[in-house]
Amino acid sequence: MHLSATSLDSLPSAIQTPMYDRTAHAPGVVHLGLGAFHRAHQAMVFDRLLASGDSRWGIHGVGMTRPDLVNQLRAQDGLYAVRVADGQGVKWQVPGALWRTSVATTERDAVVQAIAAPSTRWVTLTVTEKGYTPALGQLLLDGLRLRQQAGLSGITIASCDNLQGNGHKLQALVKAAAAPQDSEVLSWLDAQCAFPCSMVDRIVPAATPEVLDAAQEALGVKDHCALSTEGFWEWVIEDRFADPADAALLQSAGVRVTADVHSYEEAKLRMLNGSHTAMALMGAVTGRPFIASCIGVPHIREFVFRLMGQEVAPHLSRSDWADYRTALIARFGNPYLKHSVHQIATDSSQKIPQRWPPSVLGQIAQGAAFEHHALAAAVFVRFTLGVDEQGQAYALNDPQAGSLMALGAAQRTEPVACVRALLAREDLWGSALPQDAAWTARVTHWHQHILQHGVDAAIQQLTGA
Ligand code: CS2
Repeated sequence: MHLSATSLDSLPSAIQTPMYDRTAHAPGVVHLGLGAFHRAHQAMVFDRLLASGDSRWGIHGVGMTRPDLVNQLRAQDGLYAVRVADGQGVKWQVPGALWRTSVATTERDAVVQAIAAPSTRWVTLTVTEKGYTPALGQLLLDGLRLRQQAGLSGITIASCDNLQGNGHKLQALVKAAAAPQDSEVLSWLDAQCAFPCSMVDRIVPAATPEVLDAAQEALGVKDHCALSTEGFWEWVIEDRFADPADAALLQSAGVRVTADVHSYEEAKLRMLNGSHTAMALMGAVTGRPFIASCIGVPHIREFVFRLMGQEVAPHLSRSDWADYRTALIARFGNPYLKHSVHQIATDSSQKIPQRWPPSVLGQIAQGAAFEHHALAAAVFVRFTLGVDEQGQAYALNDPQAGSLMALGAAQRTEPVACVRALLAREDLWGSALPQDAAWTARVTHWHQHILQHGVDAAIQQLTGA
């Protein structure tokens, strides 16, 4: 027996399950990107709103890349268990907000129709950094055009990916998909739709067999889609909605609605995600499998502490960064989250631009040191070799894998040339950093140290830990 609408009643009573009707209403939200993150973050916020009696927050979830996952969720009637676990305790919950599912690649028309459905009030997106393609803009525009032609109201379209100014980027992408003859839909978009920026935060690793086993133990039935996450979650969204009344509703469910998302976005991208990428690459090269195994090493912990305090914090508009840092280090160490370093190292070429260069440029502008970022960049160069320090090969899972590996291949024999070639990539570092001789010199320095003595020795040398 597996988890489904019919087995819900047989679950142990300690497990929180949806008590509301999941079939009587049409979904009000279309979500693109049905990965683990959405299912343990927004879907749980919408579950709370549904539980409060507001039936407009059911989700039509769209799998962008994984038909297998959509099929498994369908077989379970959109139900899955989430283990929420940290130092505060462990509890299981089954959120019920996922009502319908589609696969973007094979059921594109169903997705367009869902966006255009009269009941739809929101579209939310977690399609990852590399998902912001012209095809995405076209998909959204096709649905929105149908709404406009049918005389329906505008909607809120909220990007929830780890990109600075994500709402602006998404709006620009949708508008870029429009042809000159689309002027009517464009003015309708401007007048009736809203593209708020938002910052979302919750650590939700891809499920492991251990989590699926624990789910079966806790539920008494099989759950192929179970997830594990931490208690902490945050969603900060710009106060810009097609229906202004949504602000108060979201607030009632614990969402922070504000005019200033920017300061939250930049702190999160550079402190949390910036440290994540550094640790993920260190873990991949040294052979440590999880973020918790990295932060548990005193010199890596010290590195992350200093990276955030010395090189990231001075350029943030958020002033409570010291508390944020303390909280982050505790979150990274959560023993329940088996957060694979290779999962986070995935798509590094798409992640680094938001996560590191703004802090390095800030330090350069103030004449301050950027040694921690230079060391992290050197680890990234070492990472492109595709083999760890124990000689274990690993795959680079990145749209740029081929070109990165080609540039980094000869780094043992031609280290200086390889570092230069990888640091010249404006798609990773932006236009200013590749011109900075001191940056290149320091990355080259740390890269040589890493090749000669290893990543751990380099970190120890820098931190004195
Ligand atoms: C991680 C994020 O995979 C990654 O790149 O840095 O998914 C991170 O866990 C989330 O942004 C936390 O909110």
